[in-house]
Amino acid sequence: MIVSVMFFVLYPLSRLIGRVSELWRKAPSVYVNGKEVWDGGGALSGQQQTGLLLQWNSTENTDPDHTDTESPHGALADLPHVSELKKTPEMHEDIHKSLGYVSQMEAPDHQHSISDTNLSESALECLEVTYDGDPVMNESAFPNIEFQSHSDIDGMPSAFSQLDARAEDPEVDISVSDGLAHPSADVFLGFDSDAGYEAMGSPVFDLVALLADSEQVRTPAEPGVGWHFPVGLGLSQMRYCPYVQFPDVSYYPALQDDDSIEVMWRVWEDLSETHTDVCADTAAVFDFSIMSYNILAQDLLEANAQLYTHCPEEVLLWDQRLRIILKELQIWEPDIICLQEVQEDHFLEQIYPVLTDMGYTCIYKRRTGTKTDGCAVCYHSDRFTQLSVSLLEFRRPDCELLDRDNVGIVLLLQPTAGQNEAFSPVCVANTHLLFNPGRGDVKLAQLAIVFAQIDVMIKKCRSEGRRCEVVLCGDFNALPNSPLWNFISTGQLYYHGLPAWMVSGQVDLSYKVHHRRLFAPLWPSGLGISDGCQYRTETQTAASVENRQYSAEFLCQLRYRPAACVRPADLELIPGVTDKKPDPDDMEMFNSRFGHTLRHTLNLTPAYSPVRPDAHTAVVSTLNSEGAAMVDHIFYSTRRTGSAAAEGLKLLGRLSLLSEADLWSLRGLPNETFPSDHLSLIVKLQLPAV
Ligand code: KL2
Repeated sequence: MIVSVMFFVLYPLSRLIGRVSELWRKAPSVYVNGKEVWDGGGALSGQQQTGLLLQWNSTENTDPDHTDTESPHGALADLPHVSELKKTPEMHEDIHKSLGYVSQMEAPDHQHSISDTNLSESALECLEVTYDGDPVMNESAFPNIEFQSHSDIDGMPSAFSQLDARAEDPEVDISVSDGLAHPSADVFLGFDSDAGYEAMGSPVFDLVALLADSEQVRTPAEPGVGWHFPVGLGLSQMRYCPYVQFPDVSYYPALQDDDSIEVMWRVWEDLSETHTDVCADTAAVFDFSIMSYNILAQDLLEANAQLYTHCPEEVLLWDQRLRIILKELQIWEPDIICLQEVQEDHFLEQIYPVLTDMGYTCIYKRRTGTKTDGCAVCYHSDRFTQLSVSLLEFRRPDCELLDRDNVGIVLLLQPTAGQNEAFSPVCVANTHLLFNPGRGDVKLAQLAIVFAQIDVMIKKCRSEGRRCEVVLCGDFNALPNSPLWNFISTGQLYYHGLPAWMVSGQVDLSYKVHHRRLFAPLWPSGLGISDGCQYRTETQTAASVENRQYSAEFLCQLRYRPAACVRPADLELIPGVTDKKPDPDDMEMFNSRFGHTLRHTLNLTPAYSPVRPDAHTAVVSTLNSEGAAMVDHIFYSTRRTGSAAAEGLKLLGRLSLLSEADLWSLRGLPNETFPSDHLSLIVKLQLPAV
């Protein structure tokens, strides 16, 4: 009896008192991309947060250009117009379901939602879920209490033009003007789902999951006003719960020591300041943006359903995914779009017409065999003209190694800016290499075909006395710092004896007894591609066999051949004499000059780093039930060190990636915000005038 009294009466009472005392303690602060966006409230937080809420509300759209306009883009015209939602009172309850992109120049408008929502009931539901200790919030717990920032994508030509506008407009305060310390970067990408618009559940992308046990308890400072903080990508949504009438007592302990919560969202990283020599003279440079995006073919999604068991059914529906994909393309409107896993029928019937309406010219290459997806490259016709195009099939009937159905596209594009071809052509290559983690040998051969074709384009330019810059995009199914990635980045790969599974870094198959290893020749000479990843000409082939000359220096280097480095078993061991190992520098020279080395001379630099600037967190570009990795990359050509030739491309900015933990906090991929199991990569590059 006494025990029961203590348990059912005294313990809850002590928890209750404890919570009241929490009002005088500082609650966890919330940091987004390293900047505090919410200070956690505190003793008099009701007052503070009311101030925050009011400032947020009172900040009007500062950009008069962002008014409602008709959609210029055909099939997108049927997307729900936020402007309409704003105007039509009866649709306010759907307001959270509309587009959730926000730029720093816009302020969200969520006043309607406050008044139209049954706050207390919703909040109690919300808190019940929280106090149940369920780390993932129940979707239905927030029927209509999200606040959503809005912008009409049709009134916004592209995110990049916004960036430019902002850069030119010193008046626009992009940091803390609306009372919320936004992340320092310039533009956020945050979508909300349209699924809700089609009567599906309200998406819940939120810090609440992270805060699930933090037991935010507030006393009502003003009736009808509650605590809130921005959530979701780009902080484009507002999570709102009214101050609490104490919830049911929880037996779960409060979050005790954690006084800050770090959240990272996708932001635009402006890198122009890292270059001391970025040219501001718009006539002397050509800036362009390029996206690489594996949009997850629906057929592959259905064929590999085990990879998406974590997903609610609705986020896997093609119609919904398509809608968000198109929005993403329209919001960023990159000058060049490189897509992978584009299902042919979806491309022809749904994607191509929209992109054409938007002013793109598209090239599509379907995978060979029975595969229904392929790669597409689309470029803005008013920014580039096409000089040459090559559609690549990696399957070669006469080559056992190249028996897979992957493809690529290599394009030569002439920037239209300036007069008399003031800018060098840009060679754009897009590919989706073989997935099979065990077959690095196949991946390298496929990559060699891409490089050989890029080399064809470069030679075409050279024959006209022109230089050519290169951007290589795609899903390489290889991780950063893997041998394949290093090969692209450094131009060299010593492959002799390398296990094939090691090439892409996707898996560790070292436990296996038998390893397929790489030995020369990597591919049959019939492919006509050298170890330098160039097509051999007739004369080169003949010369290489018949006219070999060996210098004394060359012959000396043979002492570092692997066979020469093995001490015969019967050779007496004399320390410092017969156990001598080659100097690593000599080995390096040997490796780079002689066999077993794959080379290319494109001087490519990766645009994305595998870690965040803080160097502590790895980022990923794809995630499914079986894991996450960064397999999508964009490489661009830069000036060779010590070369007096033209400068090459400069990286001006990129759309940041997220960590695996970030993505799981959004319930993995695909989700209501990101419609594929990959994230898009977007970079902005600068091409100098010749
Ligand atoms: O990793 V990918 O997903 O770049 O997003 O590329 C391939 C895989 C794509 C085309 O072949 O289909 C996916 N396990 C996991 N993913 C697979 C598998 C598999 N066995 N087969 C194909 N894919």
